[in-house]
Amino acid sequence: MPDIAAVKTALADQRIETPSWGYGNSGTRFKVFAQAGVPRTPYEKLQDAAKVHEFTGVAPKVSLHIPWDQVDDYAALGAYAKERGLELGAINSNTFQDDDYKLGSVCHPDAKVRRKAVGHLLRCVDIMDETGSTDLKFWFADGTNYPGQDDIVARQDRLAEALAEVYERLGENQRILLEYKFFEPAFYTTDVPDWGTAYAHCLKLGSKAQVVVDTGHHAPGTNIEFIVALLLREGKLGGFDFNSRFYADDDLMVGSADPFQLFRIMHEVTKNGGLKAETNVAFMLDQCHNIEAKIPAVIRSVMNVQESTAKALLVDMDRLAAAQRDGDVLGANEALMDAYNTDVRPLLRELREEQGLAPDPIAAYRASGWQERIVADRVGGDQAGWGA
Ligand code: PSV
Ligand code: MN
Repeated sequence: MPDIAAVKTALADQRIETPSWGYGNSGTRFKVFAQAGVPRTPYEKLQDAAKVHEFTGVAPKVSLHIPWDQVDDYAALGAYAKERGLELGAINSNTFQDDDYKLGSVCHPDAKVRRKAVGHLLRCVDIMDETGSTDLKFWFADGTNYPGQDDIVARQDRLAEALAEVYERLGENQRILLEYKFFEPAFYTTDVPDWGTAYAHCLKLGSKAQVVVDTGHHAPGTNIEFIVALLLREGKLGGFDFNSRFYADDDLMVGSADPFQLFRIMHEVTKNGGLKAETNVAFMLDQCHNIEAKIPAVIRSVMNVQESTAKALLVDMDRLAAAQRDGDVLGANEALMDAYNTDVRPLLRELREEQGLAPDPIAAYRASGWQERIVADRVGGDQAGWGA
């Protein structure tokens, strides 16, 4: 049987990084619904992130997206974060919103555009030096829409060249996290469509390049936990962009569409050493809250990751291993399902109380008056939104 004290320690030690863009307005290509009280600046995004950390106790890191979170003084932004008990987390590059990038960024056929894109990526490393961030997350929207539009292999060569240049620039404690996505915005070929492509590039680059698994970036039916297990085995799982999907890259709250899938992923993580500090897996959210209240949605997402982790930690590994050894198919499956079907909410409430936190973070947030305060205070100015 799992040792409950050890389970609690692992849960208390887990860190879940929240995305600055999750606090801003977002929507679909059809409509962005603005919400009252949404941050106008990266500083205000950090204020909201601090509330998530205050009530959950496990979310001190905030990912930034450049240039959405561009500021004049990143050291000052870092200091502002620190005053609120936060740290600046992964720096996400953005080479997908300029007109120049119509045919791609680092894979573009024109060397001038590639240079501009690499210049941005290098600038992101400068920003990491200023913020103390260790993770540089790349998602490339590069690809083609039509057969024959460009040379598939030449595009891979351009990608490799760009990645190598940035890799060379990394500091000792900095790493590249390379994200893949099977389609969108390109529809015929995508230059980093799957874990295999990301892995091949990371392997060539070296130990400071690892793969990021965005849970929304797979074809329906893909066995994501297999990918996670394999990458962990190879020492190439850098982290997660957690979210949830029904159809495509829906960016819904993690664990909402398929909590069982999240459990299966977390089982592979816990079983294969992914929670250990030295494995350095970044548990990041990459979500947009289009129709739901944003701060409680981020809190809910953090809690969903915690609940899946708790269930995964409750798997009786001795019982599971014995059943697997004996070829007891039903027994092994039952060992896993018993953990999944455990209601872990009382355990997490107890843990929070032991840590001096309110047992129900969402209720505590609602009672805090923060939402009313930001709605009253954040009037005027331009609300931050996806792309701003
Ligand atoms: C792309 O769909 C993605 O998952 C990448 O991580 C981006 O940086 C992020 O979404 C921003 O919305
Ligand atoms: Mn992502």
